[in-house]
Formats: sequence, structure tokens, C-alpha cells
Amino acid sequence: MLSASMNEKLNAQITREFYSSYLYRQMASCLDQMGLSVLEQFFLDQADEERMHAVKLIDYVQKAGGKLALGAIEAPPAEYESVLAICEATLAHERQVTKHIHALVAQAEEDKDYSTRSYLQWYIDEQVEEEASFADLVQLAKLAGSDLLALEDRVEKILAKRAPALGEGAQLGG
Ligand code: OFO
Repeated sequence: MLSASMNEKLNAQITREFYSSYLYRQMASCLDQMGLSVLEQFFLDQADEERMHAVKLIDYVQKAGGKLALGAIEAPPAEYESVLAICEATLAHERQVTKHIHALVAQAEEDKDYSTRSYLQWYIDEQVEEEASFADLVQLAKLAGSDLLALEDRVEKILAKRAPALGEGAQLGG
């Protein structure tokens, strides 16, 4: 049984996961406008993963006897000055998400809610993968500089490598 506070925090996290999906969809469209179709695909895949994170949590709240209350999703920024700015914004965003996941874990521990604590481990591990993945992307964007075709080429190879592992938290660099 979820505490009221845990239930509320999980609902807020579900909204945040949908926001992440919304954010990466918007970024994908910005990348499309820049003519970067491979990076666009990378962000579309990421947007799908974030939606899956939200749906998994909805499922958990319901199974754990909680009450789902979806929140409003704010509009993500729609203008970025460069690919590097997009990549850096994603890394900063994921670091924030990690803090929220850790706060959920702290709540579960305070409640002695070991089921939720155990369930959240998947999210902790996923955040490690995502931060590593976006940190790699920032590095690649920095190295590529203005050579965006080289960046597209590099990301294409990485996407081809991770394709079989999609959905299993594959790392960009792995
Ligand atoms: Fe949902 O993992 Fe990123 O935000």
C-alpha cells in the first residue's frame, strides 16, 4: 500500500516522464528543422522510451493500490541555438530527473515501503544509462564542432549498434 505522500510523488514523476517525452519530441522536431535526420531519430527513440517510463509507473501505481492523478504537462522550449545546446539541455534535464528519482527512493525508505523501493531500482539504473548516454552525445557534439555531417555519421553508427538492445537501456557509447 502506498502512502499518500508516495502516491502523490509517483503521480508527479509520471507527469515528469511524460514531460521528458514531450521535450524530446520537440527537440526531435528542432533537429529535423536543422536537417539532422539521424539525431532526430535518436530523440524520437528517446521520446518513446520516456513515454514507456511513464506507462510503467502508471502500471505500478495501479498495481500497488494507489490512485492515478495525471498532472498538466508544461510546454517545452521550442528554440535552441545549436545542436550542442540541445544535447547540453538534455544532459541537464536528465540530471534533474535523477534527483527526482532519488527523492522517490528516499520517500520509499522513509515509509519502509520496500516494494516501491525495489521497483524504483530499475529507474535508478536507467538514469545512470541515460546520463552516460547524453554525456557521450555532448562530447560527440563538442568534438564535431561545425561538422554536423560527421556528428550524424557517428550517431548513425551508434544507433545501428544499439538497435537490438533498444528498450533495454542501451548506452549511446555502448
Ligand atoms: Fe525517464 O528517464 Fe530520462 O528522463
